[in-house]
Amino acid sequence: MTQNPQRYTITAALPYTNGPIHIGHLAGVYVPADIYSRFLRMQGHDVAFVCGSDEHGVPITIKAKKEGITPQDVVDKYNGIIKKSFEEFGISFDNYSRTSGKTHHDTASDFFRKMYEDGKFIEETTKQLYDAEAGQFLADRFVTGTCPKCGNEEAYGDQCEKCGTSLNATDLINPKSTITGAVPTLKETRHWFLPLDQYEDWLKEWILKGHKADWKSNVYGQVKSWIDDGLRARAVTRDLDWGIPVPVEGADGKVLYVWFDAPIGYISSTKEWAEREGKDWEPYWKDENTKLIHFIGKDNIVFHCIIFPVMLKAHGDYILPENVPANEFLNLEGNKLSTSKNWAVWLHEYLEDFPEQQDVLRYVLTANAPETKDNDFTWKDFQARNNNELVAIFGNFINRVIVLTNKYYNGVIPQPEAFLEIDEKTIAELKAYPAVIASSIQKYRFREAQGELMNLARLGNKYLADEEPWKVIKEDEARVKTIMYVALQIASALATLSEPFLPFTSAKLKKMLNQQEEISEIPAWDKIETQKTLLPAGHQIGKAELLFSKIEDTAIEKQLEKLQATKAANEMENQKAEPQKDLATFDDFTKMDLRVGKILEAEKMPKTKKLMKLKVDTGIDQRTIVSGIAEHFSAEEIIGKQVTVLVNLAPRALRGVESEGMILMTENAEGKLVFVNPDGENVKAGTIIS
Ligand code: B3M
Ligand code: ZN
Repeated sequence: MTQNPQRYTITAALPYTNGPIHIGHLAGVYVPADIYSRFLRMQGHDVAFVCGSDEHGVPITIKAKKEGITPQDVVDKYNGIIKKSFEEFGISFDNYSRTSGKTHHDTASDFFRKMYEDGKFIEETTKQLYDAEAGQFLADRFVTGTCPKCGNEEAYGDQCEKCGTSLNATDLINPKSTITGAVPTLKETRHWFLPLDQYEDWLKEWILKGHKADWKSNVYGQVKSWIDDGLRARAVTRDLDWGIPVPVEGADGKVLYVWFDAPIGYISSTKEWAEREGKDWEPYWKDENTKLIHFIGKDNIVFHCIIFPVMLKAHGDYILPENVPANEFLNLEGNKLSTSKNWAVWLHEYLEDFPEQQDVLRYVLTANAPETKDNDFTWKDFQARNNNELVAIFGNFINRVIVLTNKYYNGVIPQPEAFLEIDEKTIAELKAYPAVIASSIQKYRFREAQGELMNLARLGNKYLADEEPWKVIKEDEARVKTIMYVALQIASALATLSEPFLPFTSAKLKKMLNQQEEISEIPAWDKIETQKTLLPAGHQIGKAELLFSKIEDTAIEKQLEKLQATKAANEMENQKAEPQKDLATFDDFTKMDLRVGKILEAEKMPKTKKLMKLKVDTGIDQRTIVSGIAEHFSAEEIIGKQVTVLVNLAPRALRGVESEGMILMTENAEGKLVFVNPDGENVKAGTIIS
């Protein structure tokens, strides 16, 4: 109920603007944040749901270098793509900002300056990693090495993404420059440090005592272990040229550390929104009654639970997060999602293959959300959940209700007759759902919440299957009126309750039911429980439209082939050439008689797996060659092919057949044999290869 409207500031991690976004981002951060924000708005709460592009930091610089363009070009390009993807998937941000914008530069500079003036930083000259070849200090993603905590060999200079620990670049064992590959040297430089150690007691009090019960155990557990291990000062400035200039005297050539400026981006984004809406931004960040919630992936926990709160506390004017419901990671077909390896389902590509099926992806990602452990996205599961759940349960129920109402009553909801026990029971069950779903959402258990939504659709489906109005209509028209009336109430509740999860479907369904939800004191969500009827008798509904459609095997195979091609391309890229063999003299070489040959006949040898008996035209003669290719080719597909043959190899018997020569083969990235042939050219058999 909205008896207590509450102010919420909801943030979703600012994506790095060095590539498009994929299903992992959506599943881990943006869909849960969107479900939560939509739900709160439906409850009549005052919500600022903010996000924006994280446009500073080393990942952007690296991408720019790789593509030979400027960092600004990189962020302009990907900001556009990312923003569009969010819109297309119905992520209902109140504002989507950019950290390269003026509001943000000013906000972050002011934040730093106040902390500086209040003496919250330690200014110190220390030895930092330096790449002499590149003429550059190595911090963050410019350096990789072994994590001193978990042994991961690919930890970055500021964080190990495997165990989540935040690091100083000098902590890395065997550091290596990602710019030149060089082993770094040490060079003195001056920076400003945030003394996290001074906040240890405060963090213990605030998190370890204050949030043991309400924070997710994966989040709480990590934070506790870092605090228990002891915290150290962290540099919040860098020697780089891309970023927000350090706003104090004598800091030329230095910028704010990206993880110092990025979270302040939440504040800048709120400011932009408030200005546009004619509101005051300050209560959203400074009023103790506001609930601040950060939605993030697990690799961002340390920044949102320790470093940013310490910044907010040290600054002094701001509230602290109420909760940080971080998710674990989503994998794709058993492997870690990776932008650089192109192992991903990109959102903009998904919509090309599955147009207007945003809700299907939202649904599957929530059903399989990595809320408590890493989870796997597979295309087969995607297809099964669509076909067996959305189509067969939700869609089927709605379709029956709307088609039958149109057929029997020209789309006008009938006046029900007497309610039987089954009707009373079904209505009572229906009325319990809003509270059950709400309770799960409030606990950040979105997959459980969505599961309950589907249970409501199951209730509707079962009710119709049991009551069989299509049969009863022949003998008892009065009874069918009640059945259809009850089924329509369930359809109406589904239209309302699906809105946070499946916003496009909900809108379509409301249109089909001609269901207007006027703004009132009591939210539509709660009316399901409190109000006698949702859609009254006499209400005219519209015609049936397809809510979901079956996904065929061919569509899934296409996606799997795409991934297979990515895998092959990656393997090809990683394939290392074998070391060169011992030298051969020119005489050795000329001894080999290599010719172009043509396969005339082919036949798999009985009782062998690999061997194929070939008849080859060598230009000199037609001879038998036994080749170990039977697992890779069928006889039909190679007849007529031109191949390279070593014709003067001494004959030898293979399984009782004398083989007079050898066909030259190689292996492609997928491990399939391919012929070494004259590139499809028609060369006369017998031509010498030299
Ligand atoms: N851009 C990290 C990431 O994309 C970072 C989040 C910033 S949230 C303030 O994983
Ligand atoms: Zn580690």
